[in-house]
Amino acid sequence: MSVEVPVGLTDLLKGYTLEVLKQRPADLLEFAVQYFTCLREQRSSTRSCSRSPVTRAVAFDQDSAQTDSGDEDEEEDDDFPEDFTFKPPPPSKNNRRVSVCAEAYNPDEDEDDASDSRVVHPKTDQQRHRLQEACKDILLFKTLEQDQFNEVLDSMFEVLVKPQECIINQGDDGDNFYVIERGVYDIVIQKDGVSRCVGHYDNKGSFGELALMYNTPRAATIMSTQEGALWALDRATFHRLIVKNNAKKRKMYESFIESVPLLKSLQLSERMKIVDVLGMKSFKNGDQIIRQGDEADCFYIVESGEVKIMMRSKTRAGQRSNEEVEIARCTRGQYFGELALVTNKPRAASVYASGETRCLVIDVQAFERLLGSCKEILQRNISHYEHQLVALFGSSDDLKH
Ligand code: 1OR
Ligand code: 1OR
Repeated sequence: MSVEVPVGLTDLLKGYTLEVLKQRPADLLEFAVQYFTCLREQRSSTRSCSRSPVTRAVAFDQDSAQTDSGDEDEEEDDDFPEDFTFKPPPPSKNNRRVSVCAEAYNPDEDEDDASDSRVVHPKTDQQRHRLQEACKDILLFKTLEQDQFNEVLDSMFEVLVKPQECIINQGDDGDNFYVIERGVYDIVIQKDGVSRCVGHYDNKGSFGELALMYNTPRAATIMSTQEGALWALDRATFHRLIVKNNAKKRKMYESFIESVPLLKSLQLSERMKIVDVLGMKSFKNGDQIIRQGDEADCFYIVESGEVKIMMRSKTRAGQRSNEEVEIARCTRGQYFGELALVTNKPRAASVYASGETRCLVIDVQAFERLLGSCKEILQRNISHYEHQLVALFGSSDDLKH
């Protein structure tokens, strides 16, 4: 016996199911009433009014409906308004979603401020310890007050990952921000129909902040290459704590960032995007900031104080000598740690704080994404190193690729 599926039913149920998966309401029936009421209201009004923004989930649904059923879609669209946007009911406590738009986020307009929107995911002592370890070097958390940081930790939940799992899909709406506890994750970007792996995260770091900060679709696909573990922070908490804090950060660092010679060629909005993702680290006199030979994962700008750059040269036999020679100093507004990122080689020298020092820190992915247009200046300065190196040690092998 064959049963005919009424036209429009599949889309209707798919749309509802997607919203349930995204918003995870506590009461499915109540949510269904709100969803379908909203859909009915919008269907009657959209027949006479212009297009409103389309949620990406619904847009995706329509794409697949088009592939599945070809010309019949037009008939189906009659029942499922093409431009339907589901406005979620007033603040649910968990995982509340906002509709997607490309404009920059304005924290002054944020309604996620209600202190009762706090989400706590209970953890064992052992989980809390692992979470704290994973988060201790996350740059986005570095400028939070202690109680805000504790709130972030309370809100995070563990996500176990299988090999070849797609954690984030380019083009999707942003749901969570992720901190890596373990595992290797490829960063894949699709452009002009071609997918390219542009980098990876190796057992540390974080991803998924861009869609949440700027209300944009996911800018890349993040795929696990092995079994791993992540800690996720939901969108609402990310907004309430991290994005709010970014507004403060912009005010704090705006004038300093504008005075950094390297960044002069960037537009103001590009400089502000750097501020959004940077972290601040303080060092005491003598602290080692970079160790020669280590793998590189970030870039530094001195905000206050001074750093000493020291190098172990190679002996005639090609061995590294143990003695370090001071080769340069950097003060306010100057940068270091770019060389390994640009040449893709280990750190060429060690860097120590000379007195109390504060540095702004940018991770390698943000460096690639935001400082691309400064690469020419960086390269030019690197070629100066080469000349100095030859003068100092008689060889520039350390800069060879
Ligand atoms: P998202 O919320 O957009 C995908 O979801 C995440 O991938 C993104 O946040 C970043 O956290 C992360 N360009 C864009 N996003 C990137 C990149 C990247 N790398 C990591 N993500 N680029 C690669 C830099 C190595 C720039 C390529 C031109
Ligand atoms: P990095 O990522 O290799 C160490 O980590 C940093 O020290 C390096 O990036 C540069 O920012 C800095 N002259 C001035 N600064 C240097 C030099 C240098 N080498 C490394 N850094 N050199 C000229 C010496 C007379 C040596 C070039 C190898």
